[in-house]
Amino acid sequence: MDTATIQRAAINATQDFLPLQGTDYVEFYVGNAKQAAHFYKTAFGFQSLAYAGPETGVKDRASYAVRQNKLTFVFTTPLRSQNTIADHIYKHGDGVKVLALKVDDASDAWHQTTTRGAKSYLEPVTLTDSEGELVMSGIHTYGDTVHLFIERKNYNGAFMPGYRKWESLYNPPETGLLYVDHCVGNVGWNQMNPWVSFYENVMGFRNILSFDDNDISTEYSALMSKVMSNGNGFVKFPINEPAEGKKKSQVEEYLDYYDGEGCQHVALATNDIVKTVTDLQRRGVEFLKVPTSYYDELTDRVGHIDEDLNPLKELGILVDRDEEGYLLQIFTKPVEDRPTLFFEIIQRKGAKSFGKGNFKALFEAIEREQDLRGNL
Ligand code: TYF
Ligand code: FE
Repeated sequence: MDTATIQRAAINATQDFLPLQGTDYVEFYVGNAKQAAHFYKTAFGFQSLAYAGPETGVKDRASYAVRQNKLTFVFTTPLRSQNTIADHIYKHGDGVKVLALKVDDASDAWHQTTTRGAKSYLEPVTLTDSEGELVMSGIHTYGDTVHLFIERKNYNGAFMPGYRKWESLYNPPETGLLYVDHCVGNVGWNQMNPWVSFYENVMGFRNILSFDDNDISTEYSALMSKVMSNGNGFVKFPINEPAEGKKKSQVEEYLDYYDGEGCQHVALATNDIVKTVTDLQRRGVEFLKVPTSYYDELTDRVGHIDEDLNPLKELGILVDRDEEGYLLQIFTKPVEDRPTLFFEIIQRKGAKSFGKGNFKALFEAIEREQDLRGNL
């Protein structure tokens, strides 16, 4: 290494005041956690992991944690109406409440972020059971969404104190989903840059990619997007805001139905997208479809790829290339009745980008769905 490289490495090391090991879990507030957990097992192939509720000493809620490889989802429902979880569901419908991040020191993460201006959601607290100690803390981000910092280096239990292991007789096979690739936030008009600054200044993230409304304005759906990444690239949060177009932006539609800012999509990584998506479709997961003409132009646009085009075309999988490689991706329809949260399935083959070459086809597919909902 030359001196400049060493200096840069030293600066980077001192500047990463919030080292993150990745996404710890995603927690959804839902109307019926028992049924939501069943759906994610049945349709997406998650495995039963842990349960918390009255039987484990938690009186106001029931939570089901499910896992698939490095992906952990938690579904939480209130047991009574006078309850902040109930208020969250009344306003937003089912949605993402917590994007939990794995850290080595949850107290330090809280101090580092709150002294830089984060609004505290949870002061550092140590939770203990027979399996050890878990430290967590939390801060607010866009809308009613929060980040929890989870420190589990002294914890060996199934999930966390308050939960017991959930053994089920119903164990549908996995679908090859591996980990969270990125989580996208939809924020209000002119709110993208303030939230970009939040992730830069409060959490030490960097803006690695930007899309303006010229990149992604189709006939009438417009948005702007900036991708924020933490230092090691394990945590990536694109932030979308609506832009003016011929008709209502998909981001504006989300903000209307979610009644505020929130998580728009969670991208789930796989090593074999053809197999994963074949499986998911058989299990009833619905995906957006692009016209077959997309595949006529594909080879000219992205060049040679390892995969056969026919299965990609049959399944509706999209492909895009950047300087470092290519990626395959596909988007589910919204997974609830409100057109709010959806999932992306992504397989990266070197590419570190987000599929800009697919925006036009993808957003036109989203707009066809918006039309069916009577959007103007
Ligand atoms: O995360 C991304 O940036 C890509 C592209 O409504 C994208 O998945 C952006 C906005 C959107 C759907 C996909
Ligand atoms: Fe995405």
